[in-house]
Amino acid sequence: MENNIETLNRPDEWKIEQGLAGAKLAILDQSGHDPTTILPQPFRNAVKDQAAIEAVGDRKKLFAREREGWKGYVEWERYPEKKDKAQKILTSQTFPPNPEFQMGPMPDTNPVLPGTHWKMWHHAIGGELDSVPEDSWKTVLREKHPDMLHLLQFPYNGEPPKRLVTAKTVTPNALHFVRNHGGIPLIDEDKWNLVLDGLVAHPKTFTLEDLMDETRFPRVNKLVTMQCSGTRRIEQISLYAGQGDEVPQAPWAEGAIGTARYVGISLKKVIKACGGLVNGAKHLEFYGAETYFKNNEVMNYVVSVPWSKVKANEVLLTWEMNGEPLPKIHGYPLRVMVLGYIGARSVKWLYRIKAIENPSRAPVQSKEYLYFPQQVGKHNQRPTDGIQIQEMPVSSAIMSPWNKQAVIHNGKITCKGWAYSGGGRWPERVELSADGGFSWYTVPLENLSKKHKWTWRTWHFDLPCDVEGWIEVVCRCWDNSINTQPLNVRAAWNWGLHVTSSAHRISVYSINKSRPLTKQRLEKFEHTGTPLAPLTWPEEFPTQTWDEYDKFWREHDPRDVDD
Ligand SMILES: Nc1nc2c(c(=O)[nH]1)N[C@H]1C(S)=C(S)[C@@H](COP(=O)(O)O)O[C@H]1N2
Ligand SMILES: [Mo]
Repeated sequence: MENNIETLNRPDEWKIEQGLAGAKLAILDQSGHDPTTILPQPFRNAVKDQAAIEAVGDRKKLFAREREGWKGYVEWERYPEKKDKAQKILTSQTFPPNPEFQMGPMPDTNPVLPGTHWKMWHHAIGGELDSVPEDSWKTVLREKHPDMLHLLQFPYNGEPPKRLVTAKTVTPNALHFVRNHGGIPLIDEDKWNLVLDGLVAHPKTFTLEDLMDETRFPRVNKLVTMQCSGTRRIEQISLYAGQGDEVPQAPWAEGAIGTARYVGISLKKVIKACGGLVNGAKHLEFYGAETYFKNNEVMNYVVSVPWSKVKANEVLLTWEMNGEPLPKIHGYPLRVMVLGYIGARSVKWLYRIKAIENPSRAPVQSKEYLYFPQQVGKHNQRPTDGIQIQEMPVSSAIMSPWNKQAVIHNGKITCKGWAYSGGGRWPERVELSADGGFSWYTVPLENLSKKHKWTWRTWHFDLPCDVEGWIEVVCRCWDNSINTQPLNVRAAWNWGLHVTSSAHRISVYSINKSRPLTKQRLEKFEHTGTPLAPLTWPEEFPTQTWDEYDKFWREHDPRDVDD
C-alpha cells in the first residue's frame, strides 16, 4: 500500500496528542492576545571558552588531592577562592542538558542512565576529580551484587531487584541500595581522622582508634533500616513528571531501602569529649569527602541534624556494617547513621562535624530534600515553601507480584513486601486489599518479621481473591502511632518527587484456577501447547462448542423477549 500521504502532521502527531510522548509536547501559552506554543528546546551547541578556563590556572595543582591516602577527596568548604575558581571553569563552558527520562522514554539499559554531564563536570574540573567516575564504577563492580539494578552509573545509584529486596530481613551488604551524589572517595583508614569543631568547648581531632576506644566511648550495636526519601519515586514519575535533575531525582523503585546491623558509638559522647556545645549551638553539620555539583558550584556533601536528635543518642558514628568494615561504597571508614531519618542525613566518608547555630545552609539541606505543596508552581517555588524532610512517614511496598503481571493462583494470591515507619515508629499492622482499597485483610502477625524500634518488617500473605480479570492489589501499613498511608499517589505527589508514602497499588490480572472452567481451560492450553503469554493474544481455540452454545439457549430465556 502507498504510504506517501500528504499531511501537515508529524508522524508522531497522534502519540503527542494522546500524551504518550510528553518530552515532545509543546507548552501552550494562552496568556497573551493569541495563543502560542513553546516547543522543547533541542540540544544547544556546546560552548567552551578555552582561554578563560586556562586563565584559572593549572587544574592539577589547584584541585589536587587534599590529603595523602584520601583518593578522590578535594576540600572545598575551607577554601572559598578554590570554589570560585572551579565555578569560573564551569561557567566558561556549557554542558548537555538533563536527559528527559521522565516524559521521554526510559532507556532499556542497565545502567539505566549514564550520568553523562556529571562525568563531564568531574573531567572539566580535572585534577583529583578526573579519575573519580572511573574509580567509582570499579568500586561498584567490586562491592555490589551482579544483579543490582544500576539506575545511574555516575554518581552511582542502584537498588536490588524486587525478588531480592525482602529475600532476607537483614539486607546483605552487596545488595544494600546505594545513593551517591558524587564519586566514591577511597580513604586509607590509617590516614583518616575526624575533626569536630565549630561551637564546642574544645575542638578536637579523632582517629578511628580513638573512636574505637571502649574506655572512652561505649559501643553501640543496632539493627537499622535506612530509607531514601526517593524510594518508590517511579510511581510519582509515572503519574506526573516533576523536578527532573537526574541525580537528585533518580527514578527509584521500592528497593531504595535497606536494613543492616551497624556498630559504632553515639555522637553525643564524642561531643561530650569535646566539652559539649557552646554559644547557642543547636545543630550538627556533617561533611562528606566527595565533591557535589549544583548550579555550576562545587562543594562537599554537607547536611545537618538538630542537637535534640543527637542528645537522644539517635545519631551514631559507625564503622561496621553486618559484621564487616563498612564497604567503601557505604562510607568507609566512617559514616553517620541517623536513626529514623531519611538516608540523606546519614553522611558517608565523614571527615568533619561542625557544631552550628542554625540548620545547615548547604544546598542538600536547604534547597533539596524539600517536600513542596502540590499547588505551588515550579517557577515560583521558594526553598522556604518546602518542608525539610527528616523523619520518613509510614510506608510499605509489595515486592511480589509485579505491577501489570498476570497471576495464576488457586483462589489466593501470594504477596510479599516490606513495611516501615520513620522516627522510631514501627509497623504494627499491614493490610492488603484485592479490590483497590475498599476492603482490607490484615496480614497475621506471624507473617510479619520481628518488631524492632528502628527497622522495617518484611511480610508475606496469601491474599484471598475469588474474581478473575484485572484487580488492584493495595498494601498499607499502620504504625505504632496509628499513622497510615494516603490511599493514592496523587494525594502524596509533590514536585520534588520525594516521600512516595501512598499505599502501594499494583494492577494484577487474576487467573483463578480454583474455578473449574479456568482449570479446564488452562489444562487445554497446556495439552495443546498453546502459549499463555502474552496475555493480550486473542484466543487460539474456541471456548465453547456449538453444542454447548445451543444447550444454553434451550435452557435459558432468549436474548430478546417480545411479550
Ligand atoms: N557523603 C555522602 N553521604 C551520603 C550521600 C552522599 O551522596 N554522600 N547520600 C545520602 C543519601 S541521599 C542516602 S539515601 C544515603 C544512602 O546510603 P547508602 O548508599 O549507604 O545506602 O546516604 C546518604 N549519605
Ligand atoms: Mo536519599
